[in-house]
Amino acid sequence: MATPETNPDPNAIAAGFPTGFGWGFAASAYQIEGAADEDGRGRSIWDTLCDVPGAIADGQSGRVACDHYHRYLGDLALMAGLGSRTYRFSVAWPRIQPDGSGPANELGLDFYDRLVDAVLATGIRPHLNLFHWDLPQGLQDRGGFANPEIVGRFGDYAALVASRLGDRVIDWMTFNEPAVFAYLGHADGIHAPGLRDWPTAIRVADNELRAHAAAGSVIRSHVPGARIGVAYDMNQVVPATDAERDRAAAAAWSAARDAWFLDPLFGRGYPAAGMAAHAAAGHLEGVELTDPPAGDLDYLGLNYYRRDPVRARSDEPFDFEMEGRAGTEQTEMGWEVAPEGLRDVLLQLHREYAPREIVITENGAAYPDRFAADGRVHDDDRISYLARHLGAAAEAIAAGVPLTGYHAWSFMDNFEWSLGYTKRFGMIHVDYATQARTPKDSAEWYRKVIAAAG
Ligand code: IFM
Repeated sequence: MATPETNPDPNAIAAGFPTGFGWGFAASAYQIEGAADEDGRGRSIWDTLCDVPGAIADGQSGRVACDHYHRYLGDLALMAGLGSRTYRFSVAWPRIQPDGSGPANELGLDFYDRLVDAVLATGIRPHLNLFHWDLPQGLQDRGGFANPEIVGRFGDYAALVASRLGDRVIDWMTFNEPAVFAYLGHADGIHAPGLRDWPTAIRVADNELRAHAAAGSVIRSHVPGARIGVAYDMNQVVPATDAERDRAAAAAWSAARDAWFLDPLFGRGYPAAGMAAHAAAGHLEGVELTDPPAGDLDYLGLNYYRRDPVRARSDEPFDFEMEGRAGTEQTEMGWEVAPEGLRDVLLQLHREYAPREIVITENGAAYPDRFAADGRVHDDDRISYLARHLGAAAEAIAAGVPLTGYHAWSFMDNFEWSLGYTKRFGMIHVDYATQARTPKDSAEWYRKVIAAAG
């Protein structure tokens, strides 16, 4: 198949999507809410990591972020003005259970109650994600996701949220990017809780899969007709060169990462190739694994951003790097831009796992946005990125993939984890000193795409 062309004409883009397609935006609690000490919110593992000198660019944190906790009405009005039909947001567990267990903090639930009402009042459909990495510190102190008791705790938390919001929210997501949480947070140490121990990361992954299954039943018991999904991030993994060692490293990484989560989610248990790769690298030392129960999935969420070129550093298992290659088009994150990879990943998921539906739960790009002399942000590079990825998504639909929605990442600039506020992914520019919101050109372009789609 050819690479999707760049044709940012909104009408041309919209023509590739069916009427009723779920156009929208995604964001997450810790990245935008701020109000870290308000209304009884407890500490999360990200508050803790942000206090570690050197952990976050410029020593920043999500303490204030976009102050969305106080400004959500204005933000939703802006979102509605762009014609968004869906809004994917996450609930901060430490607002609901400050220490991670026990009865609900009513003030925390009240915030999401108001938020959901406001989302619905603007005519937008809420997509609620239960976990976007901000684990209550109190639970981390008991081992966090490495402790099997987390499965029951997550179910309790899901029950509190579902019983309060389930009369209005139909679309649920259990986890955002479980592989990133497990591996970057517990093996690479660059995300909270900042651990570097592979056997712990494997235990965390296992408990996430079990917690997903458990929470699915809990949500269904509170929300008849709920649609349950998970936002899984899968990029296009390729060998950096044709060298045999790069090809072997890329295959091992795919098996030990994406198949490691997706095979169990679709009821196949852990993949043999992933097991071999993790075992060879010593990641399973002291870990006893049995296959987790199949995930309960009405739809599979896909977060897609880039091509990951895998370059082996040696013949040792898991000794490789994945960096954008010189001479390739890259975003400000150093990520290789690969719209055709989105199409191919969608086709691969459809072919290998046949989910009932796929929703793109994140896609977007960071660029060094600047205000021009006319007071606007002309982010043509973002428009080009989005247009090409939407073109690729339309190709996948034409090829039979049951793709039903697209959530752009992100609505507004926000806290980009260990990179602090140095990277801007939003279609709305945020001035963090004044909290002024300014729609970038991409926002107006996206509005036209949604309007043209009808
Ligand atoms: O900002 C993150 C988001 O929290 C999870 N997916 C990737 C985004 C960009 O890095």
